[in-house]
Amino acid sequence: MGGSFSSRPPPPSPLLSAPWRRINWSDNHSTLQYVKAYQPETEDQVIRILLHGLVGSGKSSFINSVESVLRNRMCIPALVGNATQDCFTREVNPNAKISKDDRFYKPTPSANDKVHVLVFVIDANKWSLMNEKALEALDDIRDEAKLLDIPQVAILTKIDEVCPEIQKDIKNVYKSKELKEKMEKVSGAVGVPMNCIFPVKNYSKELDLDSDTDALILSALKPILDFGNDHLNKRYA
Ligand SMILES: Nc1nc2c(ncn2[C@@H]2O[C@H](COP(=O)(O)OP(=O)(O)O)[C@@H](O)[C@H]2O)c(=O)[nH]1
Ligand SMILES: [Mg+2]
Repeated sequence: MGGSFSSRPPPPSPLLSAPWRRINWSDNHSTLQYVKAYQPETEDQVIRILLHGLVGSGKSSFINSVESVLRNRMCIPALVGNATQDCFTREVNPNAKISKDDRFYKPTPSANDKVHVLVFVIDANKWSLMNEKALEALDDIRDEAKLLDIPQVAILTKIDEVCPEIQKDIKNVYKSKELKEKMEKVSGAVGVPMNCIFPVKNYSKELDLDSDTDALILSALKPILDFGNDHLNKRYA
């Protein structure tokens, strides 16, 4: 038998050799305690977090996932859509601002009534399919937030569908080259810095909680609370 072996180099790995962001996978306890123990500085304060994003991006699922992690059991307080039905969470419509006659309209909102952190929920896999019109509508919301100095965070959902390596093991999240590239593109396109973008896998089909999934959800929830709290107390930079 003869023949020569090809000297073609092996294909590059889809994973980086080391994660580019640290997550404490083995110990959720301290972050869980931190977010559970969070109390606004004064009793009358409430952090208002506004989630916005396209229908099907995973807003309801994120709310449910957070609730599930905090209660240590699967919860479905917000109705989740599926491929055929849509929209149970409402989106802010910048073209239909709250009217003065609306019973929720407050002519002089206090600091407590305002939004303290804006969370842009983005489906990691549909990002490139978002059309210009949809992006423009979301731009309006974000521009308004910028004017009001409201901190902005982006949550990249459905990372389990981004690449087989993450599907196999969610701990590959910060090693996946593909996801990092997606995050960089999102950051550039929506103007949210990388350190304010958090990839998550929401609970969607499973029956039991998983500590790695929890860890990632908590790693997104903690800064959302911190930024909201800073804004509520005007301590942001
Ligand atoms: N695989 C996967 N599916 C998700 C994830 N987040 C949401 N989904 C699914 O995406 C669909 C839309 O989610 P939903 O939360 O209703 O989106 P909303 O319209 O933004 O509230 C539902 O079928 C969810 O089960 C995720 O992280 N991974
Ligand atoms: Mg919804």
